[in-house]
Amino acid sequence: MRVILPRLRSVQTFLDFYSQFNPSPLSIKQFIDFGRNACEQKSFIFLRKELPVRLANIMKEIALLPEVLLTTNSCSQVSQWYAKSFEDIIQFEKSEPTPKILQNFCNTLVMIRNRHSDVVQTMAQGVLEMKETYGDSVEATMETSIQYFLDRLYMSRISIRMLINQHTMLFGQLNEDKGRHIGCLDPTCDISAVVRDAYENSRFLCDQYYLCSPELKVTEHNEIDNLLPINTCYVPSHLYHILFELFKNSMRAVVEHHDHDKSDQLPPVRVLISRGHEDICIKMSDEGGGIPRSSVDHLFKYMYSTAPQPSKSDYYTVPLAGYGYGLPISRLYARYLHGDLILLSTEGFGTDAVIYLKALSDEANELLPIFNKTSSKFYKATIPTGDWSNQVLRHINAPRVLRRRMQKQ
Ligand code: P4A
Repeated sequence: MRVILPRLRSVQTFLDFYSQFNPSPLSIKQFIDFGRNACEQKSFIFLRKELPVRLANIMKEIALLPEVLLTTNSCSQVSQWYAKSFEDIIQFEKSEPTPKILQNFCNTLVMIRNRHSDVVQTMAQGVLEMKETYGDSVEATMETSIQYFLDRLYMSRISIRMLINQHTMLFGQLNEDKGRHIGCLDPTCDISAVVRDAYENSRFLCDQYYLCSPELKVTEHNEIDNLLPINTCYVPSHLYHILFELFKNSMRAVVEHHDHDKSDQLPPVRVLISRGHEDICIKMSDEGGGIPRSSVDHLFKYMYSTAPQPSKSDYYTVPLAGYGYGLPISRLYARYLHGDLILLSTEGFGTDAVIYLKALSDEANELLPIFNKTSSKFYKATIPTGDWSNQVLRHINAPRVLRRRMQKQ
């Protein structure tokens, strides 16, 4: 202990120091400008401060998690990964940017990216462990803080991976010609091409499982300059991730809602891409029967979507089931650059999903969680007292938490 303690104490000091800074959000335009005049030293000097700041901000929030989640094995594993990566990067705090150090830094980033590749799965495991141990006594407030936390953890993770990817793709050894791409950004990302790509891969899974799949109909509308196909500066892999998730949902709903014997009559999935002054909208409409309005919000909840992972063999037989976190994470990808993802369902008929992207690359700033007094208050929040006359008689048999809330009123 005598050997370890001073080291731990100094990491804690660094953590306190770096968590005082707010993360600096970059715009797509800054990513592009920086990528075009790529200077490895500059990038190194920016990242050796910015990465510890982003890591420290989220690590402070991990520490405030409800104990029931924090003390699970999975959660402490994730927490240790963050601590290790934080330590790895602050080693470079005072280094001169020599070629050897720069090379070393690149390798460290790649190692960190690999270390954190299973964060989402491991946290899902942690939520399961918590559910198994505490079952129904996981209170509504706790569910709210876990939703709040996971959104912030995964958003922070998306942003950190973006920074790491840009640096390693621009300066790493595998610096092959990426054509027009700047790191993982495509300055003229053809949206309909990404739509078709995501459709084809989802259709492959759908055909494999259901032996049929709906057609795709794409329409584009460019109000601004009439140029088609509509393109924009974006991270194609993020857009692909969102669209693939939405196609899987739509296809599953359409096929399960219609008669299997008349598979040639499946209604198509329609995608409308529209460019306006402020937004680029991508609307996906299906006739899969829709879901009740009361269920729509649940599709974005981590706690609600966390069911035991399908086993490896199940995963291949139920390919459209996904991981369950598909929609909440897709919405984070959209929100990361100040876009959004919304679902509108018409129960009995079908579902519309709309992806909003910022049309202007200098408005597409990173949206980053900041650790401060407001965010820490959130974790100490008490059960909000309802001041509308809903949820009364329906909850005669409600869980303890709701009964308690009713008594207070
Ligand atoms: N109807 N509509 C949708 C679903 C159903 C739907 C659905 C039964 C529910 C859960 C699910 C997949 C599909 C849709 C498009 C969407 C989302 C839901 O983007 O047609 O798996 C989680």
